[in-house]
Amino acid sequence: MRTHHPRTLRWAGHGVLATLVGIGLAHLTAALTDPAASPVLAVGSTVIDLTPTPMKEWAIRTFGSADKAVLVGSVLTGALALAALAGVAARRRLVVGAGVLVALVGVAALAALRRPAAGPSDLAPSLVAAVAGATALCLLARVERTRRPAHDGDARADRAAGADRAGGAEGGRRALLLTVTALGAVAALGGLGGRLVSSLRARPEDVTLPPPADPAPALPRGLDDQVPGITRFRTPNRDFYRVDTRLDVPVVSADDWTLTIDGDVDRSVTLDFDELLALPMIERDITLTCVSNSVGGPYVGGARWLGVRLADLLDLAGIGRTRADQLLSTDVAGMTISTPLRLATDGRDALVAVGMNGEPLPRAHGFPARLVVPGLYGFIGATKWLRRLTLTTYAEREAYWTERGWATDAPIKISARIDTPRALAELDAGEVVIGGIAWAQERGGVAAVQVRVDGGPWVDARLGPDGGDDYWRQWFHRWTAAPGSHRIAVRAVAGDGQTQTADRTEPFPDGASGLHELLVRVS
Ligand SMILES: Nc1nc2c(c(=O)[nH]1)N[C@H]1C(S)=C(S)[C@@H](COP(=O)(O)O)O[C@H]1N2
Ligand SMILES: [Mo]
Repeated sequence: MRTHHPRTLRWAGHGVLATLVGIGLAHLTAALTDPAASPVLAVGSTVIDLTPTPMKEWAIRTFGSADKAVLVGSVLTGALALAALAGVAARRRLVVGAGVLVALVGVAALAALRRPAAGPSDLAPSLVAAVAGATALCLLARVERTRRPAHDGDARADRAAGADRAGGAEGGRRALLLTVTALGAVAALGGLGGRLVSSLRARPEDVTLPPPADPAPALPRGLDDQVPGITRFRTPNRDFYRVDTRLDVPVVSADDWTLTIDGDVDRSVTLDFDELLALPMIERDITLTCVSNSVGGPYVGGARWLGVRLADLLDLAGIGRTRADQLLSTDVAGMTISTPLRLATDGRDALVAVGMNGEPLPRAHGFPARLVVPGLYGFIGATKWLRRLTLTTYAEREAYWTERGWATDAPIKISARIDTPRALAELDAGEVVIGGIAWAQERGGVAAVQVRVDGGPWVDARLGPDGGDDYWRQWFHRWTAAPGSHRIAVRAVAGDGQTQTADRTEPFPDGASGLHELLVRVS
């Protein structure tokens, strides 16, 4: 492609290539130490932490579960744009270009260091990025200068190049091509090598879980086979929604892991994984829900959890005399989540879970141990990669989302979702099965689900089998659809008598409310 400034463009390319070399090798270094310290991830995490809540909510709404990919892509694009500028600057003054690159890396280093559990070793990827990036840029600049010395007004280079001017142009082009190819390979190998090392390290660990002393009853067969398009009664682990502030998945070894219970307790207690597994295990079916889920949204899942009763663990530390009102949990990276102590200890089946659907927790869902508190949104009760439980007060300590204005007391709101038909579906007139799920944890479960078509009367739907009050419930309703456009709405009624409200609220600060409603066309 011909442009007016081919040389400027080429130098911009050099800046980008040098930066990719730095990022690639830094990614590999981070994979060998702490993957989260990789420059792009560290900057991305900082952006997540510093983004104002409304904007974060907008991003989740707009990009859904792709929000993290969008974020990493944006950070990378921003970095490469600056890298292109660095390249252009390097054409006139190499130090300026290299300086911009090093400044860019400085931002990544600061981002890596400001993470709660960061240590000095987290600087390693940034150092590697700075050295590798600057070296690559110098190499490219050297090849450029020997190739076109006259334009840079460098007398010495001029003389040196003068000798082989005749055959030099061809040789110079080849040298440049060779350098670019070699550096491209280094960048790609670094990046891919980093991915490979990370994924090898993130392989599931082989742990054997004990059987529950207090098992859950057999989960009834759901409506999965009867109602096409309905949410499965049990969510397979690989399909379970994932919501957290992490761009990578923390890799924790069960052998190195401990859980400490401290703060305003009679005695601090620290357990290792085997000691935790030696305690009596309970098994419960619990539906987890995210506060960021909009009405009808996807951030909800039902699983069978195996773990130790939170109450048993707190008893080990002794909380009879505590003045704490907050159970502050800290994850392995220093991220904090608050849970109202009153709710965590009111007799509900709160547990420190090690198993999910008959397997050890997947890494994405908190291996080796996480908190699960039925009836509370995940952001105040489902700490993954749990490391510490501290009895404290809201006045004394603020957790991650408390600092960002989210509620500290956020029971899951009653909600029903229509899975089938989909919004704006084109249906054939006649019998249509409307179906979905509903949940009302710690409110006596789902007592009824009602469907309304075109603003008519609320009609009871048929309920699927009961998986317990903390578990969701499938439902369906046979509807005889006449041609035309129709509006379908659903609402749930909880066992405690409360009916899902039609008043709409956004997820911030304590969960979305309103009815799931959709339009279909029948012909
Ligand atoms: N350590 C840690 N735990 C966390 C989070 C997090 O960002 N970090 N996110 C919470 C939120 S907001 C939710 S909804 C649940 C989601 O759990 P899941 O990803 O296993 O579905 O985890 C909770 N636990
Ligand atoms: Mo959440």
